[in-house]
Amino acid sequence: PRAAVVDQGEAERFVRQFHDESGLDDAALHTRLIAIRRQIAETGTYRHTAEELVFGAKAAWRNSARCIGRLYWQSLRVRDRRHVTNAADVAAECLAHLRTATNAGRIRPVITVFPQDDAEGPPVLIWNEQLVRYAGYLRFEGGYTGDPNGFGLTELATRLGWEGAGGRFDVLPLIVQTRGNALQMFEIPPDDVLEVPLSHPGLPWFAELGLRWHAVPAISHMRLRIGGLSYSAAPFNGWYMGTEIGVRNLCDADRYDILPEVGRRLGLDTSSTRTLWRDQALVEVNRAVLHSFDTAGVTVADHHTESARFLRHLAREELAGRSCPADWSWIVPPMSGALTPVFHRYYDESRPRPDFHLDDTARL
Ligand code: HEM
Ligand code: NRG
Repeated sequence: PRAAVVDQGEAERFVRQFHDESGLDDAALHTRLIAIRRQIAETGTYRHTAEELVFGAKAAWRNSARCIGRLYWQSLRVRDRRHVTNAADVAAECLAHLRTATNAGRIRPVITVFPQDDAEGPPVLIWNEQLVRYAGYLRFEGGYTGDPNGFGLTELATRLGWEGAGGRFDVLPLIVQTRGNALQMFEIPPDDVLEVPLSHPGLPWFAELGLRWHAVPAISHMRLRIGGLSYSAAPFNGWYMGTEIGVRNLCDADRYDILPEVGRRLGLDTSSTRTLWRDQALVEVNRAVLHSFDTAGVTVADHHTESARFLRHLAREELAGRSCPADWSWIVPPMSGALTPVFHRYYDESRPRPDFHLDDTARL
């Protein structure tokens, strides 16, 4: 027998939960529990069945306390790629994930699950925080071009031989690590990255700013934890809520920081914060994001609709007899908070598993 690398109690709790929620009978549960105990005793760990993996991934989304988009958690498409261990194959599967998720603009929630961690750690690791991210370049003379959020990965990619074009929206390559191998880099073909050029429904000059954003937010640096097992490479995506792009990515002072230019173009009095020129410009940027995605036929949620959906989700979970973990500081949208119903209440602070976990030991 091998020393257990997996918490047997957590494994059993998960399998019981899966059987409870799936309405399977006690005999099946009993057989499965015995099989798991034997696998753990003999090998130190165990494997999920395909059905357990699907349920575990959906439950992890359902338990994502920071996610406002959980109403549709049951519709998650789970791509079981636990057999894929070669870096080029991992990259190819990430591209296939993007294509399935993008669906010509009608974004579908998808997760691709690569091999589980074992006693030696993760067999596969994706270094990008999202499958699609823009490069950030520090300039010699000071200042920067692109997304400051991409500085770390841009530097790493450059060390691996990548030559970024030096633009504001250069899609970074995938950087994949597999056991026993050096990091490998894979360019993402432009055809696999749907992007939306930003324009405004009433301000013709807005398009001249040359702004754009990618259609699919696909987080690739979080560890999926199910029943005591970890899947360190398990990229997932839903669709964007407009404010993620229009408030945080484009307007955070340490990101694209476009408010000063938009304020000037709008002819606002930027001499004092008390004129609320920033707030006014912020609304126009966010109108542009929603308008542009709509025009391009790409799924995007507005924060009012997504907030209302989240309250429906809470009500449904309550009916199902479950409490819904939620983190107020992440659920409340970063603009017009009190205009949305999610602002005006408290949430359950428990943090159940399965879940998605971000390790403190950052890859970069
Ligand atoms: C976080 C919306 C789908 C898991 C978030 C955030 C938003 C959001 C607005 C906060 C992001 C931030 O402030 O940076 C949505 C919408 C979806 C969706 C509109 C549409 C279907 C999903 C899916 C999963 C997921 C499919 C997993 C299967 C998470 C997790 C976080 C999160 C784990 C926290 C990320 C972190 O800690 O950095 N979501 N989401 N979401 N979402 Fe969702
Ligand atoms: N704010 C980040 C994305 C975080 C997750 N948001 C989602 N997830 N919508 C950004 O890129 O702006 N999702 O799985 O849909």
